[in-house]
Amino acid sequence: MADEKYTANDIELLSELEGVRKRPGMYIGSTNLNGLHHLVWEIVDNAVDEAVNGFGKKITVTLMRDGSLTVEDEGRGVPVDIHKQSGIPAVQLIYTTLHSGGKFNSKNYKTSAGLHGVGATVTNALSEYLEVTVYREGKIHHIAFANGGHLTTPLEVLGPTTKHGTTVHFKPDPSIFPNTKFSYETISSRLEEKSYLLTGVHFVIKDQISGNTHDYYTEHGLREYVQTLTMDKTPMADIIDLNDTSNPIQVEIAMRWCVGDYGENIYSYANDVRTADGGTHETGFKGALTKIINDWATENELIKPNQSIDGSDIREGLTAVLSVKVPENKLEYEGQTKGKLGTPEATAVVSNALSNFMPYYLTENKDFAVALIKKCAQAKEAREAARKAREAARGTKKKVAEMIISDKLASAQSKDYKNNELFIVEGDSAGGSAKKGRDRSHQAILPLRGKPLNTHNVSNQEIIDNLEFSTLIQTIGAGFGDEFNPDASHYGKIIIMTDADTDGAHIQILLLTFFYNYMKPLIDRGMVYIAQPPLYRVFKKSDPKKRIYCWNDEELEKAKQKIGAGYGVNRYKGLGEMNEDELAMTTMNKESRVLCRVMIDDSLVTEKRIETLMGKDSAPRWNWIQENITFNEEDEFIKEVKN
Ligand code: TSJ
Repeated sequence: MADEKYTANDIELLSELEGVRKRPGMYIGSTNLNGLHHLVWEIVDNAVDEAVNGFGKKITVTLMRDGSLTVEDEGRGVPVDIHKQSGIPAVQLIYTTLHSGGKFNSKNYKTSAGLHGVGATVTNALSEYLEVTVYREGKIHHIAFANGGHLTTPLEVLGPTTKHGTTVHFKPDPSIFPNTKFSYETISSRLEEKSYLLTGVHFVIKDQISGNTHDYYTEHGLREYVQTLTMDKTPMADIIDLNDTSNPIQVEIAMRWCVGDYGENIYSYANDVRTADGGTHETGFKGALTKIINDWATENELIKPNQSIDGSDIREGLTAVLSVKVPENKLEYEGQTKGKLGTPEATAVVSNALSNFMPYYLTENKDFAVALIKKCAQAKEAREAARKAREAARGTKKKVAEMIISDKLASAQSKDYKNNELFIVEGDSAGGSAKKGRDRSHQAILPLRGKPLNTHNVSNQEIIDNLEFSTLIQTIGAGFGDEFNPDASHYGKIIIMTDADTDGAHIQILLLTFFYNYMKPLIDRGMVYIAQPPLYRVFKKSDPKKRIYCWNDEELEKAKQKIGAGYGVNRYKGLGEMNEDELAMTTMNKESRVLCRVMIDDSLVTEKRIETLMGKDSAPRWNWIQENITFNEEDEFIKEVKN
């Protein structure tokens, strides 16, 4: 009887693992680098949970020499006893059944960031191998799986120990992931983030190949987080922070305003997981902040009773981290991913926490409060001036703007905006070929002359004053910044088309910086693309019409073999070397082109990278380019398309 039951269970477990392998996207979002790192987060989050509950003060992630990865904690060790209902050791169930996490969990706050909280099983199912070593109750326990979660070494005791903790060692399955190389930068950044949310725990990363290592550790949590985030900025005053644990939903906030910063930088978390799309806690924070500042300004007669400052003007230049801990039974998310907190009670709890604290703070720090309100009023004035300038551009100056557009833009004939494509093309000559080669019914061409403005940390006015970007904004026709409305975009796809050289890469980065800072919804909706012109043309010498276009060296080798003896190779250095038909066929035509969609995998890494690439300090930019872009002597580049 027991045997039969075991068998039935076993089959069910295997089919669950197979389900994950068949549709990895459902569990980890995708099988690109973002999905690959999901495998790591699933494991790390379990170790973090253990530390959140007070067990273990150190979590170590090691990128191993052979491309595998180890996560190690100093907690109690995963339970190894036999699970009564199934007759299988608990540790085995954790790695082979979906949704098994909760059964072994009795804690208050679940912090797992997994898309569906399915935990370690997903990592196991998508790994070439995964082994677990548990140090618990004086013994070293070991269990191992391979080829998508099949048990290869049943649970065994290896010997005695005085340690306690859990070590998981795994290697992602290359038949699932096109690229199995973990990124030190991505993992390091995530561990750093965790260290701010969980004080007193060491988060150590080690890379066996490069020898890089770092120990992230904080004692003052969110304060240190805001300190780091504002490191390169000019703060108005010290960091303001509060911690309210008087409710079942606990609130922690740290924030500061910086001068010369026009952005709004709010990082919100629910149970230590970033809520990139905000949610009820963020709504409470923003609403309370607006009310507190307006009330205080009115009471102190800094603004007239019938005037008020908009929330967005108050938040200009603000860097804030908001973290709430929601008991598991109240934890709700909105939408498909865990990006937006839905717990209704969080709004009032956060709002009250801020309202109980901040008015007193302002009164006690009156000089700061007065300066802050002055800054808000200036933001309001600047915004109104910018709006007037925009209206002027739409009104009297409209003719000038139209001239710029009509001069440069070759527009599409169709008014079916969703289907229309805007090609932003490097250089007038390629722009000319593109205009001739395009499908004019739905493809529009905007040639760019020279390098666009670096839009990192510039004011809205500078954007409006910039000819290239004001043309681009008017071409897209959907506003920019806070007022950008992606539904109004005149194009369903915005395609950046540059030469495949360093200048082209630079132009891509400058344009993407603009889109990220001023039209981010376009990127979020997957509407921004980079065209991929071919790098080679292989032709038959005796019959040059017979040609094969290649996008990489592998294709080049295959093409040479296919054409056979008497082949010739052209290497394209720029778009200009293709005639209009070739450009259309290889790079623009829907049927035959290769497009690369720009996606944001991890916005913290992205923001850091933009600061690295576009910030004032050139040393980090130089280092990044040296590490991440491989140049050969001909100045072509091989680029890994990440964020
Ligand atoms: F993701 C994972 F499952 F693979 C994993 C889990 C990976 C790593 C690196 C660590 C862990 C993990 C799990 N560390 N610590 C724990 N703790 C428990 O699972 C645990 C231990 C004891 C008890 C208990 O009630 O005695 C309960 C639990 C949930």
